Amino acid sequence: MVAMKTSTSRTTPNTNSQTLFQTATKLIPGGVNSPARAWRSVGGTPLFFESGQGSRITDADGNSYIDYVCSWGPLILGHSHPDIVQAAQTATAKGASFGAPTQYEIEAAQLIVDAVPSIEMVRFVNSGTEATMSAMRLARAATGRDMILKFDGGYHGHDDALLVRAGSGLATSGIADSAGVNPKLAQDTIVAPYNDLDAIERIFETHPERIACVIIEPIAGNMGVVPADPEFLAGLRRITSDDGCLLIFDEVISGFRAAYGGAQEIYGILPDITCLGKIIGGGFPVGAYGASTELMSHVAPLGSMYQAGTLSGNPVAMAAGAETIRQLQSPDTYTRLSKKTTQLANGLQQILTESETPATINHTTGMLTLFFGVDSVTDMTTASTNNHEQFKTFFHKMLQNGIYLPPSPYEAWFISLAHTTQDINQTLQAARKSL
Ligand code: HOZ
Repeated sequence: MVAMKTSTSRTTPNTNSQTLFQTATKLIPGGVNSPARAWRSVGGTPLFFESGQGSRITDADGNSYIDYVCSWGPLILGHSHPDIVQAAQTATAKGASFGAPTQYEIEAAQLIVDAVPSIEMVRFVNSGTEATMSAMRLARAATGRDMILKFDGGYHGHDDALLVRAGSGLATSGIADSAGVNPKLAQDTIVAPYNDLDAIERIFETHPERIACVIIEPIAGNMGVVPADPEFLAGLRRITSDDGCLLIFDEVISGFRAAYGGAQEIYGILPDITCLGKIIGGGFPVGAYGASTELMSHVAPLGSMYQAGTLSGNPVAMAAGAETIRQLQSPDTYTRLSKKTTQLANGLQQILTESETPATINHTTGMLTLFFGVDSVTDMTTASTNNHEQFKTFFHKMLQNGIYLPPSPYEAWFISLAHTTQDINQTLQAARKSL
């Protein structure tokens, strides 16, 4: 059992984080290796972290926080789970990388094939970006078509063709679309509003048999948490099948989180290709794309769609990921995670109501977003009417009270199995004070 500290507070100023950040900004663009970490959307100096244990993290100045970032999703078991640490240490001691197959890859692949309803074969890569980029290439290879359709606010990594109206990372930085994207690639990308089936019907009427794939987060996590409407997702499945267009579910966030078999298990709707990442690496860099054996036979060396990587299927990531998945197999895992999430969401809702704060909370198992100043959020248009200033103030007050939230109003808060009832009560107390 992981020893848990029972209190969190910000007892010392963040002097060390400030010094580290100043040095980092001279060496790394913006001082960070991923823009959301720079806190541009909430202001202030990003905290540097030293360690994490269970639901708690400790910054470079020794302050402890209850963590709702959880490495942006991978840490469903919490920080430094002893069995994951052990799995990674054992694999590392045997050899960190071979650039040749190891048994760990088979174990991880078998677990994924058994868990995810639509996957018969899986290829491991090193990030979610690589997974979606490769899935798209596979769709183009299999259909012989060029166009792709994505959704406004859907983030699928930073591949050129997908970096169009891509939700949180860009919205947080105040950037509409990235500079440097090859316009020739982006011009084959159609963007549709999320949860709007009429729009999809019109697009397919305009471009019949021309779109290679539709890529969607069935539970969006990068415009804040926005679950797809079941009828919308069913309609999307029907329209794409009728047209011969492939449907890609980006389950990098929802995979093994919303349910063991991902969002596709919850909705009972099977995509043609699934992208995974985060949880399946147990906190180490990973991504994967999987599909039917027939579709995956287009991938080299079986077929002519080339995709490769020196560290793909890295044994340390495979060992940590496989152990994480095994830990999730206990029968009450998702009931417990769902209960924790609901406890947090309902508690926050009650506080918002009592304090007469206009806001809405979207949640699904293991993730939630609190949108200030909005009645309901169903797409990027409604998400972007949230009150940024209110979130900014709330973020810093929560931080003062020992709660580390994602530093952007467009992100999901991640709840892990290590978050205890006491953690959630403490979070609610902090929210009550902050509001
Ligand atoms: N992909 C995250 C934004 N939705 C940011 C990840 C990170 O900064 O680590």
